[in-house]
Amino acid sequence: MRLDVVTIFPEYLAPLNVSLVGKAAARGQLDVRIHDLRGWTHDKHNTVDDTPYGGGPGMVMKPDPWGEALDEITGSDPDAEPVIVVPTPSGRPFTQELAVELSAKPWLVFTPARYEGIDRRVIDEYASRYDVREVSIGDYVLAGGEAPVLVMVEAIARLLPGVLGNAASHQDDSFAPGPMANLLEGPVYTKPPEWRGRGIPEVLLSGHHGKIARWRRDEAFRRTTANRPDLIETADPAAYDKKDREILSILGWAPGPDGRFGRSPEVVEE
Ligand code: 6GU
Repeated sequence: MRLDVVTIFPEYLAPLNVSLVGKAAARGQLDVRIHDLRGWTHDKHNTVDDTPYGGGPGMVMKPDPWGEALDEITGSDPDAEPVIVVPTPSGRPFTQELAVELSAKPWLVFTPARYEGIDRRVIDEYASRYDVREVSIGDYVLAGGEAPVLVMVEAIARLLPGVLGNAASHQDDSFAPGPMANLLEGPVYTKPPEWRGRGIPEVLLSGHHGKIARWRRDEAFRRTTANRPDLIETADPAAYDKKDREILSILGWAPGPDGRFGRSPEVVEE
C-alpha cells in the first residue's frame, strides 16, 4: 500500500517510522511518503493560509498550494487511483469498518490541515476526480489533522496481510465484524499466577476451552454494558444466544418491545 501525507508539519508524522507501521514500511509492505505543503508555495513567506471570506475568526488554508501538491502527487502514478482522506472534525466517523475498507485500497493520500480547514473548492475539485473521504476520529476538536492521520494509519496498517505477527490477532478485536462484533474485549492476564496477592480467574487455568470462551464472552458483556451501553442497545439481538441473554439478565438488561436490549429500569447500579 502506498501512503502519501501532505502537511505543514512533516516532523509531526515522524512516528510513522516507528513500531508496527515503521516495520511494515521497512519490510516494503507500506510505501510512506511525507510531503511538506510549503514546497508548493511560491512567495518568500511560504504562505499557506489567509483570512476567511465572510469574516470570522481563524485562518483558512489557501487552495493553490493544495492544488499544486495534490496534482503532482495524484498524478505521479498514471496507472493508479488514490483514495483521498481529508481529516476534519466535520467528517464522517472513522470506524473499524472504514479502516477495513481503506486497508483494501492500494493508495491513500492524507491531507491533514491546520487552521480552520482547507478552502472548500479543493475538496470539491478532487471529489470530482477521485474518491474523497472527509473523516473525523471522534467528537472533540484537535488543532490539526496530523494526530488523526497517525491514528488512522495505525488502524489501517495493522489490518494489512502480514503486518501483525498473528493473522488471528484482529479476528476478535472490539468492533471487528463476527461473533464479537459490538462487544468490548474483556480483561487479560499473564504470568505470574499471583501478583501482590491477586490471583487469576480460576477458569483461565482450567484448560477447558469452551468454558474459557464463555467466560471471556461474559466478561465482554460486563465491560460493554458498563462502558458502552449504546453498543448493546443498538445491537441486533439475533446475535445473542441463550447464555448471552442469561448474563445480560444478571447484569440487569432485558429485551424491550422491539427485542433490542436495554437496562431494566428497576436495576439501580452502585
Ligand atoms: Cl480528523 N481533525 C481535527 N482537527 N480535529 C478532530 C478530528 C480531525 N477528528 C476529531 N477531532
